[in-house]
Amino acid sequence: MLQFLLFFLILLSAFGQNAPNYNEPYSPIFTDKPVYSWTDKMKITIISPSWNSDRHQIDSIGETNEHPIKISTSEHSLDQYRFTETDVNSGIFTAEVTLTGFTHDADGDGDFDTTPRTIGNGPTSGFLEVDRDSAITISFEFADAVVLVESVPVRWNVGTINFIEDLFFLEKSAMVRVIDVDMNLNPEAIDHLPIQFFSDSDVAGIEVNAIETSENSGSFIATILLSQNSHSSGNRLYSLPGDEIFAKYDDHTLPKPYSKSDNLAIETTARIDSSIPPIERIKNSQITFSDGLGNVLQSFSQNSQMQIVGTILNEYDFKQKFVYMFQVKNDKHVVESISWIQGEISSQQSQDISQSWIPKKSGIYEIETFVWRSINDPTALSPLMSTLITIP
Ligand SMILES: [Ca+2]
Ligand SMILES: [Ca+2]
Ligand SMILES: [Ca+2]
Ligand SMILES: [Ca+2]
Repeated sequence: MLQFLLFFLILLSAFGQNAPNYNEPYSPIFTDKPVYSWTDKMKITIISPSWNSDRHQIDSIGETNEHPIKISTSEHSLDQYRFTETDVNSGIFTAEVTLTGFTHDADGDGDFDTTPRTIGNGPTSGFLEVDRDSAITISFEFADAVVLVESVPVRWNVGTINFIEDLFFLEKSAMVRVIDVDMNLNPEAIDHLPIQFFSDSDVAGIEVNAIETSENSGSFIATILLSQNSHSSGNRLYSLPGDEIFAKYDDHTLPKPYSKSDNLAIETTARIDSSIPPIERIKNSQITFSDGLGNVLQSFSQNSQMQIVGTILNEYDFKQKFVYMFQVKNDKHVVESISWIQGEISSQQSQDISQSWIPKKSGIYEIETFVWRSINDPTALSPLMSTLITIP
């Protein structure tokens, strides 16, 4: 940029003030973005040292009939728009124009969200109506019959949505970010847009207003609270450990090849877990032994069937899936038997789990029991329990 500026200044001084070269492909009009959305604010800079008429005063250009600056689309136009010098002796002139879009319901609630208007004479007060695929042309009659022209396109964008984390914990908050610069409807004020949230446990879900992170960012944040104890309401979403949660934004401002009335649902997901550490989620008690009728065994004998009885307790307010494992090792630490039972335990419930076993030989056996989340997910939900028995 600086190199280009220097090049241009040299070029300009080489030609002097009254001999612009019609064949030079320079265009000293710059916009602060290469592409604009429909309600952006444009900042335009024109480098024109020859219009620095007074080295001790801020000069202005564009407002005269003889050397106008025109900012226009094919349908709307700001004529004779005034640019002012950035400093008394800079020779650089700037102005701002706020784009006002066209009549459209940008969030799908049935109401129009824009106030299209074309009015103002600069340097920062102007508004210009644009369509979705307009081109904005800035032209400056730099010298008599010498017109400098720059053109920039207007375009809508497909929004993006992302949870800030992949995993959130219950009873904590979850944050989602939507970036859609088309929803920066007012570059001077904080805008809002609606986001739907739902979970595996609440498919109806909630709608939450996302808030723009600053007046002109086009980036929106929404925060919800994840609760396993209370139903969904306001910005609180009911969900359970192991759920997926979803956030959805309906983009009603889509670029070609979509039509202006199309909308597209943009979604993201995250996983939900309890904030209680997995190993503390189920309480596993010492095993007991009983006969086939449920009576507690006082002694053991070879080749007679016994029941190994475990007890688990879910002290929490949410239902849990589990797999309970029994493992019997002989005195050489070789596993003689392994079995498991899958189930679900309601909140605040205790459950007995039993497995039959026939000791084939006398000896000392170690019986271990443990609780996993599932066969495929061997996350321990309680510490391993171990009991030694002697078969005479
Ligand atoms: Ca000046
Ligand atoms: Ca609307
Ligand atoms: Ca805004
Ligand atoms: Ca959009």
